[in-house]
Amino acid sequence: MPKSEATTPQDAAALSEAILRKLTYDLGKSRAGARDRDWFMATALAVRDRMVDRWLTQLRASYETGKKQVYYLSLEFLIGRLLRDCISNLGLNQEVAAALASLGVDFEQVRQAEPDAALGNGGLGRLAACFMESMASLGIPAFGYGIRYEHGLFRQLVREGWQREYPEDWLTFGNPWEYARPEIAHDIGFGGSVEAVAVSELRVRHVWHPAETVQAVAYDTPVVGWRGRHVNTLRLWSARAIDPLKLEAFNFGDHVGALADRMRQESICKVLYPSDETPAGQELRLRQEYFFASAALQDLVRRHLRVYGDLRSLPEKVAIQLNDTHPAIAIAELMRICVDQHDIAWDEAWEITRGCISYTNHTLLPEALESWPVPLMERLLPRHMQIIYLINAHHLDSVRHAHPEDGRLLSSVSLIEEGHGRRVRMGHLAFIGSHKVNGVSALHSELLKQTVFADFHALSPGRIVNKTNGITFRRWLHQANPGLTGLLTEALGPEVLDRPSLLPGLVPQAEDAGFRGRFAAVKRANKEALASVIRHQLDLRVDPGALFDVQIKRIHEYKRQLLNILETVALYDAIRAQPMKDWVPRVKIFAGKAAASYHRAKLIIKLAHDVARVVNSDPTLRGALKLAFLPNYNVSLAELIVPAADLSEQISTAGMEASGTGNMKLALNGALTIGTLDGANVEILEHVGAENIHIFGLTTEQVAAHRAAGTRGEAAVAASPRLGEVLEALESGVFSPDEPDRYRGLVASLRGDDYFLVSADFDHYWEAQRAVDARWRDPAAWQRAAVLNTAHMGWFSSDRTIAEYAEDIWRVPVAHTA
Ligand code: B1H
Repeated sequence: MPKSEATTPQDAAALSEAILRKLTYDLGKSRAGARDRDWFMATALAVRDRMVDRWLTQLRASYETGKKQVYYLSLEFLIGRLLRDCISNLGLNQEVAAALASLGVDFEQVRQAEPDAALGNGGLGRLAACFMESMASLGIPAFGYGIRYEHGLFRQLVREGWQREYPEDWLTFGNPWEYARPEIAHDIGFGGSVEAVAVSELRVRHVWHPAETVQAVAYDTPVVGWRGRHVNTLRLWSARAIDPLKLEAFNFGDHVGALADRMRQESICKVLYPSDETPAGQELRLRQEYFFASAALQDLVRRHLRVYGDLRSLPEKVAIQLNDTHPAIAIAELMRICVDQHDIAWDEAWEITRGCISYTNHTLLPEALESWPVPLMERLLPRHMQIIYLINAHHLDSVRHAHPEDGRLLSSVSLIEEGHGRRVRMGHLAFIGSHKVNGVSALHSELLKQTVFADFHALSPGRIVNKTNGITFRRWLHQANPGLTGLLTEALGPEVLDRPSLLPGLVPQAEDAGFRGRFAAVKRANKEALASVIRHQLDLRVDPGALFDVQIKRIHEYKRQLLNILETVALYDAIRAQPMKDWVPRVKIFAGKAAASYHRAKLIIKLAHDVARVVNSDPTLRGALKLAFLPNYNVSLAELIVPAADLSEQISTAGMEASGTGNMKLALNGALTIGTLDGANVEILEHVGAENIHIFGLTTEQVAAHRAAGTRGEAAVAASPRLGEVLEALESGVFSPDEPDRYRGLVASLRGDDYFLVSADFDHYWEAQRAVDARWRDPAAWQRAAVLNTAHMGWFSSDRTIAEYAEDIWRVPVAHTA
């Protein structure tokens, strides 16, 4: 646990008194009647009090001193639990532990009583949460803007191997971290018509008359940075139907109808779309996007005008980051605010808009690039559609001017896709409405230039920049792995908590058997904790001495959990063929959710369970192989698994994983990576060195060539008797005797077009895994590499990432250096 400033008994006493007061007067509970949940609420409220003064003072100060504000717009914030985060960043670890102990309450149980706030799908949402923490830690004045979903990502249950989705209710017992701000509300319009009013002979003014209006109401959560130095705000919007009494009056006599309307309007923030890389494409989703983008812009414009009185200074004082295209409608909204509401001339409004806005792209997958049908846009956002047409007209004019008669180029860069039904391309809108566009790893940013934005890159070289993702070390090292953190502070001094750049000081320690032993002991303790959870949750015993081989992430074909399962089956076959050989004992650990409508992904979960049933109950293996699929993967489960991993599976088809951030969490905690040259794996390789990572598989170029040549999976299967045997077993129903044909379709695609190159990469992967085995057999070599992974991962701190955004994109100073 990071050391806080020396604790005095008075601090702990004051805190325990504060907790008791909250329990009694805020929750109305007696000590005797209090449950863990009540203690959690009381503790959180007492801890929250310690942030408020600083929060309010800093908010005021940042306006008074005219500092530039960063606004991070994201449809997802995957924050997880906050208690330990706040306590640790405030340096209150020991006080809180002592205070609760004096009340006879177990801190760990209190901590576990906090619901895991899952307002996001995966990496993109978690990145937004890490960035919020880093901005606060670096003292960058910032607001996060998003939606206060009543129900976050579904809870995953697995029944007979099949995923089932259940609603998630994080707000049921109240949320102690947030402040409701019913007085901070903005009207959000939908539908209706646009009136063109002649203001003079030369000028028309457009007035949008929405058919319906919903209010966005603010809920603020303070986000405290490391050492409590700075506190920012995460402002999440909730939908409120306009005064229900008025509504009833509108629907005079139709009370039920009025309430149904109200329900419909408030449904906007009911639930997070569990889509992950496949946009949902429903009208409600577009409503969500506009709802929060408009609320955010109205909010920041109002704040700016209050202080500066004029929108022309917006780019000087405001940086707006779009987290993917989900908030891209903000570009049209800001134009509407400038032109329609503040009478700013079009060209100047465009300068202002582009001066403020920048956009992060997180994926190249064509199916994930958002576009909205023109008729839907016209119906839901008629004025924005007009503005988008105008933006497009100006944009195409300038392209035409520079490249006359290049029809291909014009249709390629147009905001409107003219194919099967006209659609608005949100990525194109985000590109031209931004002064900077960034990818999330070096490889991904290069591929952006070469593929989806190639034409744009040629037109505006320099607009695309790279900002390799990072993770906050406070959560993913200090809090998740107190054992390792203690060892690091012992070895490198407590400054390492503030300066990850000191981590390379471990390099000489990697040669010290004593240090390696302590490092291994920490890992062992973390593995024991995980083994105990596996035993309780799955009724499965695993040996903490075995190699813990971990793949934790959303289930997606491109992430290739299937490749890992096929290797598991091949290993199973090999062990059964020679049971007496000295096998490296392995536990394959999986966790991850599949999008509810993604059948293939759900089938892959089922396969993992089918294989687990066979493997885990086969006595001939003598424990050499186990498979554990832990249900309901979320931030809290990641915090348990990451510190316990020996091997990190990052095996996506090259060119398809934009960055990955789990790869960083695992390597930082001393897991070795087995991975492809994809996303940020490439940079992890550069930092940890080729000797300390297991890279395999086709490269991005080879993948492209493979696909272009139309090479089928059969070719790889024919060349690999091992893979052939595995596929035959799956096809013949060895793992699914109750439904022998269950995996026929899956295997057919592996023999067929093998789009994700699972068959093509199988043998390489197998070989890489055997190299992993060989290293494991030499514990000193393994531990040495594990230490060197931790030693070289400092660069992947999200403080570094945010400092780069601050300098190159937002142009804001960093108050506290990492
Ligand atoms: C990432 C998404 C995503 N990329 C659409 N794209 C969504 C796309 O609900 N939707 O419609 C939701 C999410 N998420 C991930 O972003 C990448 O796959 C990771 O490689 C990357 O590390 C992460 C953060 O940049």
